[in-house]
Amino acid sequence: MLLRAAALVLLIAAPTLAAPPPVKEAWDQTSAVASNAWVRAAAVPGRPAAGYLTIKGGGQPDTLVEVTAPGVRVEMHSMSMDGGVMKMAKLDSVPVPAGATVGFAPGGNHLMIFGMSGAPKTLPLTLKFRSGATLTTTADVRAPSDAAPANPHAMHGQH
Ligand SMILES: [Cu+2]
Repeated sequence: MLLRAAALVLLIAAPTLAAPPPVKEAWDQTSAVASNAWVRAAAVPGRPAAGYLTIKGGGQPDTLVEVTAPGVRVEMHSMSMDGGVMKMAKLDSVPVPAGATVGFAPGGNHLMIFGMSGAPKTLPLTLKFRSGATLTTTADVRAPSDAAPANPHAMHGQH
């Protein structure tokens, strides 16, 4: 504060003094971005729906700790093959490295959405990060039989 005041005085005292070039922002504040969110409704009523999206990390590494949507319960799940058996596990957090693309896609990490009733066309998602940052995005809800949407970030192994 004192320094700033001193600089201001200096500026007033010497108006012809060239201002120093702005210091390049050392702290990259670019925030993460969510895109391509969609939900595949459950084929069997009462079963959870699956949600997918792409997250592009911001300027600083962060960790996704929670996804919420109104009126439903959302869990983050991993999916892996174990001896020919597909296994899902609940994830408490998902790292989002700076600038990295983190996908929730069929066959891999996904959102499990419990208690979705009716046939909504869209589902608003809120992503909460450990830094305190939040992101909102709207997922298109697709019928169980619908094909996955064309996705520029399509994952390998998606058939
Ligand atoms: Cu799951």
